[in-house]
Amino acid sequence: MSVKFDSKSGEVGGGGWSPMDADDRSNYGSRSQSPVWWIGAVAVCLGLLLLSIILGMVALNSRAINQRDTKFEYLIYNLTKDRDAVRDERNQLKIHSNNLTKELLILQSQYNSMAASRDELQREVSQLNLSRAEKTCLQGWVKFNNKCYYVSPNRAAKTWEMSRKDCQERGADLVIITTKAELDFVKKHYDVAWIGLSDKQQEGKWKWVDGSDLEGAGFWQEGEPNDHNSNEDCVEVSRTASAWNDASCDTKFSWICED
Ligand code: MMA
Ligand code: CA
Repeated sequence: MSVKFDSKSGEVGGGGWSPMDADDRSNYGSRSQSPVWWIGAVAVCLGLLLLSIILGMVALNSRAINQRDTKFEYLIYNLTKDRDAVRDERNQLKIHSNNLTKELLILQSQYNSMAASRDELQREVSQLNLSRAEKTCLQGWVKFNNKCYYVSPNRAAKTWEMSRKDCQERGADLVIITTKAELDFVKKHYDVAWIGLSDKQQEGKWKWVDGSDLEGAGFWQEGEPNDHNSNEDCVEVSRTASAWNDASCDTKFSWICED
C-alpha cells in the first residue's frame, strides 16, 4: 500500500496523501546527489584556479629572475668595462710613473752636477775674494797687480831647476805669466830670466809649474820654441825680444818667483 500526495491538489490518496512508489524514490535519489556534483566542480575549479595562480606566480617569478639575471649581466658587463678601464688607467699610470722616475733620475744627476759646479764656483769666488784682498809682500819682494814677485839678486844665475828650488824654498814657485802686463813686468827686470814654463815631461807639451797646460799661443819670440839641438825644454823671457824662448834647462840665468 502507498500513500500518494498530490502536489497539485495537495490532497492525500484518491485525492489525499499516499506512500511513494519505487520510481518516485529513484527520482528523489538523483535529485539528492546534485550538490555533491557541484562541490566537485567547484573544487576542480578552485584547483584549476590555484594551479593557474601557482603557474602565474612561477611565470612571474621566472620573469623576475630573468629580469634580475639581465640586470646582473648588465651590471657585470658594466663592472667588467669599469675594471678594464681602471686596469688600462693603472697601466698608463705605471708607464707615466716609470717615465717620471727616469726624468727624476736625470734631473737628480743634472742637479748633482749643477750643485757640483755651484760648489766649484763658490770655491772660486772664495779664492778670488781671498786673492782680491790687499796683499802685503815680504821685504825684498815686489808687488805688482796685488801679487808678490821675487826678483833674483843682480849677477846671481842658476839653472832652471835650481832657480825653481830657490823659489820653492821661499814658499813660492817660478813665475806663471798669464797676461801681457805680467810679461812686461817680468821682462823689465833682466835681459834674460827663467819663468815657470817647460816641456820637460813631454816634448812639445808646455806646462806651467802648477801643472796647468799653456793656454793659447803664449808669448813666443818669432821662430820659437825650436828645441835647438833637441835640448831646450825650459823657457826664458828676454828683455830685448820682450818674448819667450826655449833654452837648455842647464843654462844659468836670473829667475823670478811668484807667490
Ligand atoms: C840660440 C838659443 C836658442 C834660440 C836660438 C835662436 C843658437 O841658439 O838661444 O834657444 O832658439 O838662439 O836663434
Ligand atoms: Ca830656442
